[in-house]
Amino acid sequence: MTRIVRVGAAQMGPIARKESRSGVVDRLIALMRQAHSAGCDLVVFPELALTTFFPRWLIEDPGELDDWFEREMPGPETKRLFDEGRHLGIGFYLGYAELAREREATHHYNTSILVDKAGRIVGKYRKVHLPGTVDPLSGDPGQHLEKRYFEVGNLGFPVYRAFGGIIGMCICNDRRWPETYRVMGLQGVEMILLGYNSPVGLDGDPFEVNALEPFHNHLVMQSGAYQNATWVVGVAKAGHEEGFDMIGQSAIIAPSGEIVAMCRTLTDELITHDCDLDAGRYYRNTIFNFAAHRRTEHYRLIVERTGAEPPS
Ligand code: CDV
Repeated sequence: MTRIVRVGAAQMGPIARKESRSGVVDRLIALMRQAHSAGCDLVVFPELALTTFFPRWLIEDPGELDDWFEREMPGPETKRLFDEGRHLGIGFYLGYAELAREREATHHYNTSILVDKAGRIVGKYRKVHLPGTVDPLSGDPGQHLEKRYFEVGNLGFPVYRAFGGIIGMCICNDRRWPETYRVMGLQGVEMILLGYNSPVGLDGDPFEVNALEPFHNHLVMQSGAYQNATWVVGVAKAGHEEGFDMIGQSAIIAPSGEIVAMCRTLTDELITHDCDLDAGRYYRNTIFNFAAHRRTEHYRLIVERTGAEPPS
């Protein structure tokens, strides 16, 4: 029996600061309907898909900051998206800023959820690799204050049995770290869903060559896919948002590492592909047969001999 999941990668163009949640949900629903018309089982939206990328600004009023977060999911504005998904019989991945009540305290996370065709949340992930700074960098118009606004995710990198396969999630900067893919690869992941917001040429860092940013975007997702024999669906918030350029290039990547579909615009755009969840089996049984070829004992010896800390 073939296990085909038809996936839609629903890239979003810029979201303005003043755009209402309800207006954004209208856009998400339009993309979801398009995905349904294309026969998709599952549609993937970007990181922080309900708002503009607010960590670019210093927001000092806690009440104002919390307005960018969702207190419940589904909430008053997002319920329509869940209802539409259930009505159409299509699942989705959604990234959003989560205000969680845990251990009798309030917590802030950069979160994604996996929702099945019946509108039930079947998986949750909280971003682990938070880029940027706690304190604003002086003189920089475009800040990246994720370390200030979010706590490091406390759920690890779980995988979920859903859509007839083993599905994992991560968010934006996570895609640049091999550990993200490998921790899920060790759990047999067959498809990794990830949303991103990647500003281009923000930091003026002499070590970051802006011309290579599009290359690095695909490099990390393609190598993560190949080395772990998994599909990767990477979905951007793209275009010129509040004065800053966000990279696009949303892509569906096969376990071979090949890009099988890619967005061509920096606007709301849907791409689709029939993903065979068994396509990774060949790599999992040969070159990346972990049980046969991984040498964990040697990795430990190498770390002990050379020291675990990277050189400063
Ligand atoms: N939202 C992100 O995590 N963005 C980072 C940028 C800041 C480097 C990224 O890795 O794309």
